[in-house]
Amino acid sequence: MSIGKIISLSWVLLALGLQACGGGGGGTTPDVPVTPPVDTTKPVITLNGSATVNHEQGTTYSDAGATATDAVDGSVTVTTSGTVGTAAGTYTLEYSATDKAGNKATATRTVIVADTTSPVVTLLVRLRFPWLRVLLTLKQARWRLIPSIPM
Ligand SMILES: [Ca+2]
Repeated sequence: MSIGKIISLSWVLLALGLQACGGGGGGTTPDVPVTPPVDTTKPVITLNGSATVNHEQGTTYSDAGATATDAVDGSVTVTTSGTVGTAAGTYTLEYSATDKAGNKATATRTVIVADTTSPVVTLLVRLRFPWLRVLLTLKQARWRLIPSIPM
């Protein structure tokens, strides 16, 4: 092999080497930093319990809450806003969850506060004869309510 062929072969090998490692200039696509795909999807909020809740007035309301999951971020914190009052009426609680990309999801729950429990009736019976107590109590309970009798 002549010295000229060795030099030519060296240049070919050098060019191939540069091309293999991304150098050598021209012809190939330039190196561009790879950016992850942009997250444009909102988290999904799942309510614990029903979207509409009937709540007995006069008792303490305890909300079951909600959870949120995002396709990219996984579990996302849920923030609850709104209150349920003690007066009869319809109240709305709003749940929101925002992923790291700023996509915000919301969900609502309607809470209907109403008094559906009958009052407790207490019969007051004035008895003069202890042996008649049971009989009178049963008859009074069936027939009518005595609001108040001073004892
Ligand atoms: Ca997302």
